[in-house]
Amino acid sequence: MRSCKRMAVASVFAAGLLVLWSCKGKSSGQQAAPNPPAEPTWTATRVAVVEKMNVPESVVVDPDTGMAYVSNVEGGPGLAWAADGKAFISRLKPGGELDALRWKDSSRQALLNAPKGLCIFKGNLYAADISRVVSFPLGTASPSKPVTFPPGRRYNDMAADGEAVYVSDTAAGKVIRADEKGHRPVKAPQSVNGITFFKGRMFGVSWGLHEVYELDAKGKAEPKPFGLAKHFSSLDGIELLDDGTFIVSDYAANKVCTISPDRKTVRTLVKVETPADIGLDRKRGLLYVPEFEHQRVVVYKLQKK
Ligand SMILES: [Ca+2]
Ligand SMILES: [Ca+2]
Repeated sequence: MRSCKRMAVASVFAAGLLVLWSCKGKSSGQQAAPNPPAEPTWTATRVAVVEKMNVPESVVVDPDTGMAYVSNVEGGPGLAWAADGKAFISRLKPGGELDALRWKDSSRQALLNAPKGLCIFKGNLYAADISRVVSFPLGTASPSKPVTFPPGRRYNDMAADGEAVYVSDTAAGKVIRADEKGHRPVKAPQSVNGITFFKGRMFGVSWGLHEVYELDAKGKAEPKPFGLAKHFSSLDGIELLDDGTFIVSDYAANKVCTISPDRKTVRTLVKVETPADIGLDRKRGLLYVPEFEHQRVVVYKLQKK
């Protein structure tokens, strides 16, 4: 018994030494390298909520005035593509205060059914309205004669590159480019939704393939996928920040994400319900997010930190 006890005491003592030795070994070893400073990332802070919207789909900001335009489909579930003669476009003051709820309302003379993507080109606001593209002068002294598009199947988003206007046709899986001289198709992925331009390059997202692509505005090359489909559910809008960061809205996953300029890293920027086609106010660093199924537009301040 006694010897057993002595042995037990000795082994506890030895174990204690071992612990002391191993602790010492750790503290006297090489210092761990300090973590490199984290790369600054984009953050979004909610600064305004615009209520009274009615199925808002898209926001575009006029860079000359800071006024924001919102397309409102106006119609309950199942009427997103209905030619019901009910729809309107709202105008917001810079920062998001409601200026005119029905800045343009559907009328017999100027029918609106279910307007979605918006863009501004040479003094006119363009809206994709199911099979048509309609336009409204923005009030500048001399808006140019609007460009015209052939009938489409399900026109969705719009973009302009300074020379021409583009509309995506989600049902046809193509984009149409139109200028004063005429129109022609641009190769696009199946169920193409949001489209945008950045420094002369064209990008788009596919709703059904949940992938991001670089497109060839000249219409020749096949769309180049980013290889990020596993991150997304149903992509709607796409914009680029001045540093080349992509912002995409994932409608079904209730989130707006950033994609790093090298097209590799996806981060959730904000969780937000049913985000449709987002708009950017570059001058004020604002992101407008229409919540399609929640009758409001949420405005965020973007900051890199
Ligand atoms: Ca409608
Ligand atoms: Ca859209």
